[in-house]
Amino acid sequence: MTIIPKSHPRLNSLLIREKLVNGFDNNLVAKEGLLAHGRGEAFDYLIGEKTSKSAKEAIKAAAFMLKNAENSVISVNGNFAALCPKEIIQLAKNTDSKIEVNLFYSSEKRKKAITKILKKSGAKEILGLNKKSSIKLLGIDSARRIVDKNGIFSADVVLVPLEDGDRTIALKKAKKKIVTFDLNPLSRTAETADITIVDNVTRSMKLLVIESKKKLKKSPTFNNNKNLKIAILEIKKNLERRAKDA
Ligand code: PTJ
Repeated sequence: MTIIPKSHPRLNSLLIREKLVNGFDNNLVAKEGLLAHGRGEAFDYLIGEKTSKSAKEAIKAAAFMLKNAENSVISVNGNFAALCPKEIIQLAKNTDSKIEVNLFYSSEKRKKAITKILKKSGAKEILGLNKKSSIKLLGIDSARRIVDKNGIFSADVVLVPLEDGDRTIALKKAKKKIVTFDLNPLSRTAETADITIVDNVTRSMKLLVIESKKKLKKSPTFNNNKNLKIAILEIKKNLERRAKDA
């Protein structure tokens, strides 16, 4: 383990990186997951490593959508499991959502490691492990097409964090509502989802757990395209401010 000085100006970012590297060493995270994280880090730097106003709006809308779903499912991949195992369980409880492991770079070894950390964090039932209840979702070439009949396949709302665009498009074609976390507001996933939270999942999952405890009667007004435009403008403003200070 690397010793990170507590006074380091980018301590949080280094601690998150450490979680990913440990996750890789413990078979949770795919090699490609480390690359995906690097891409995320670059965008996090651009958004100023803090939760923006537009992300807070998206979090409110996501909490409402998950809580009011008939059959919501939280899809878990390696990066998500390594970064926020406790929050996944808390969110599932608060929103009465199922948890399903669904991997792009699928292997039994990784599924086992991910299940272990979710169980250690309090998960009771985890879908995506039983071949008998699996079924293929149309329009996806990767291992992600194998989903659980009682989970993603029959869900009306699916939370898909740190996602590849193809699956989001396929899930939308299957008439599901999609909530995602993506630090890149320009990604296909960000543009295809119904609600995109442009923030680091480590910050926004904590806020989503808090938000999902509240009793909201009315759906917040939310338009994903408009909100993404605001997220891009927030990055622009942040960069202009930095350029002025330079
Ligand atoms: O665990 P597996 O096998 O299912 O594989 C998962 C990865 C992440 C490797 C796979 O889904 C993948 O290749 O994803 P992409 O296409 O690289 O997309 C990941 C997106 O998540 C990128 O747009 C990143 O900017 C974004 N991202 C990375 N880290 C974070 C993030 N968004 C929010 N929070 C982060 N910490």
